[in-house]
Amino acid sequence: LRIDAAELMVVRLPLRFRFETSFGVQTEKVVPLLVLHGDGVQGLAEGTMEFAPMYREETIAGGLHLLREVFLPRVLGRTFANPQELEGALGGFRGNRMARAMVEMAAWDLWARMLNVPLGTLLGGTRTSVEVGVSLGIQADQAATVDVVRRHVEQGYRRLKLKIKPGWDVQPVRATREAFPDIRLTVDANSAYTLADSGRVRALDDFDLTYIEQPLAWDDLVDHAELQRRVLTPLCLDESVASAQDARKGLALGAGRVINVKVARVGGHAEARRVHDVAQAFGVPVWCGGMLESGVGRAHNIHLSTLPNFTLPGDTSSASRYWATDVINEPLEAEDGLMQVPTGAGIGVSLNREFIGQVAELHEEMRP
Ligand code: OSB
Ligand code: MG
Repeated sequence: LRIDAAELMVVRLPLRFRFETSFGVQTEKVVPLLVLHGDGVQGLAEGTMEFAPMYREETIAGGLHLLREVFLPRVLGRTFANPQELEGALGGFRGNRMARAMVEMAAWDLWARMLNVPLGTLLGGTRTSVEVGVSLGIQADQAATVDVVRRHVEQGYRRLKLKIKPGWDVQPVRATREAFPDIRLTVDANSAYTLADSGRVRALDDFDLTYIEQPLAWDDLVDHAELQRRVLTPLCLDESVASAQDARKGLALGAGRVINVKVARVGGHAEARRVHDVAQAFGVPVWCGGMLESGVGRAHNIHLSTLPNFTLPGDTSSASRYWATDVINEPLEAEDGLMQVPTGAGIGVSLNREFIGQVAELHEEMRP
């Protein structure tokens, strides 16, 4: 696994829907992309940090700085035995896992393309298609919520997740459950509650939710364990699991009974697989979360979701929901709630260089 050169790009894509969560409204996505070149192939990765540190602490500007000044200089011009050895070369650094994950994920794609196998197969996955759901932003009112749920139920999505916040939780959930008694329904609070709101969270026990995602602070496990003792519905940890060690501690404390695995949040595929394995050892199901990824991150997510303990539908819905034009050439479209896993080598998708050339705000090349 030789790393000869790297390309860093930043692309701004308009979102096809207004995405409101407990931390604000999003109408576009700024997508950092990394291409690693070596042995005549290219490995692709996408960064999931955002403009501002709203979801976790990382930002695009901070990530680009670290990639240029710290992480890429550690790998450029070097040869590694495998992606795990490359991960180790970045393993001494603290935090900033989304930025480190860009290098690690591009290396996995490069390695899988060199070996001419699909990434999912290389990671130990066996599925040829994965079950997917959708994550639906906060809507203007209950009627709009039921409406957007209906449209996505009709498209076949296998899990409907509603974003909630204090003051907008039981209302959309009750309206949705009354209209659709049988759907697999979940909610995501993105850390908007505190233990003082536990009565409000417990009120959600009446609606047969599969889980309640990240109700409490982004860096908390202890209060989640207390909240889990007070509510019947399983809690699902997202923001507050940044590593396999966090997963072990959270599950040992009883902080949740489901884990949302986001490959970039935990630092890459190797760590995502360790989170998957820890959860499996605890008898806890995982699913693959999304961060409104372009086709590059989406393809990575689909491959990761082929591992056996990804037994709940992921966020990896059709790319056409998000973008009029994607940064990759291939469509990634779910049918009847199933996303086919790309069968080509690596992540199995290729960059639409012409489109990227038109919309890139940054495109720079680095060599050793
Ligand atoms: O908490 O899962 C989340 C998007 C951005 C940041 C955090 C989250 C999300 C989503 C979107 O829920 C899922 C998707 O990619 O469709
Ligand atoms: Mg979440």
